[in-house]
Amino acid sequence: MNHLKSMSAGTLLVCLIATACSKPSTTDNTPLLANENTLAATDVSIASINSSISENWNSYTHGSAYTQAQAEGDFGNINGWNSSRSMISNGNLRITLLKNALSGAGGVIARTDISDGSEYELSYTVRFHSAFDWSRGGKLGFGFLIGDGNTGGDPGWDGNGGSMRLMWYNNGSRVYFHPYIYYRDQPGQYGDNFGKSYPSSGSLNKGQTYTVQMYVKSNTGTSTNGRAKIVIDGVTVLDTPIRWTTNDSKRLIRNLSFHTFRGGSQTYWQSSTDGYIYYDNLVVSKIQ
Ligand SMILES: [Ca+2]
Ligand SMILES: [Ca+2]
Repeated sequence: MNHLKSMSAGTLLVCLIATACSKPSTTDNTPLLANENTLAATDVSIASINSSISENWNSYTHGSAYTQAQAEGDFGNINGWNSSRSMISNGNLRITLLKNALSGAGGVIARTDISDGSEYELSYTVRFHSAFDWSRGGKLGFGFLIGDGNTGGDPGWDGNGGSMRLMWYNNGSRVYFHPYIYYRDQPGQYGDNFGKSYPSSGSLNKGQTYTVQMYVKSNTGTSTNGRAKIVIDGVTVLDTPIRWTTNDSKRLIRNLSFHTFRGGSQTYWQSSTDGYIYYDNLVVSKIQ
């Protein structure tokens, strides 16, 4: 997939009052995306930085776009939102994955600045439309970015960051969720799936609602005393000690990711049809 270059956010500061500046650290690693036209505008917003988020999209009108302003109201300081691919559908958030497109050009790659913490958990539900084309697979759902928040073929080997996300993947004989994790000790350039999948045999079903839970704990120093846990429909898919970073200045969980797109970078990850993925009942909680 595309290599997402880090971007220096500069020293832009947004001060709500003299004693409170909401701009995150300039060392935050922001994915620079060709289609991220809203970055400049959202970067100067005064949206809040939250330690908990809870959203069920029930208050919005069926069939309406879910706008940047609404996303800011619900998530706080979010960037990369794409309202043209976001719609409210019967109290769900529906994301469109455009045909013949990959990564941010066809989906949504958004990031929410959350209160930095060493321990977070989240849960949400996800459902593929009944006519969804699995293609090869892609990233989906909410996740966490630790330190520099490494993704996109930029491994966490320098000890400065990692990420925990979920993929759906079609290996040709079955379709499943698997972990997709960047961290200091990852074995390859791309995210590690730890050899885990859900379901462990058989395939995901279109039209079925799945409940995803994630838990992440930062490690300290060079110790492998962090934690990564993923539970789907009550089944523990992954629960492992992990060394996210080896730099204590980068050890904290800084951002909530919302990455929903096809890819991979090769064209066989594409689909010839638009696809829809539905999300609901998001709860994000800082534990410490
Ligand atoms: Ca709902
Ligand atoms: Ca943060």
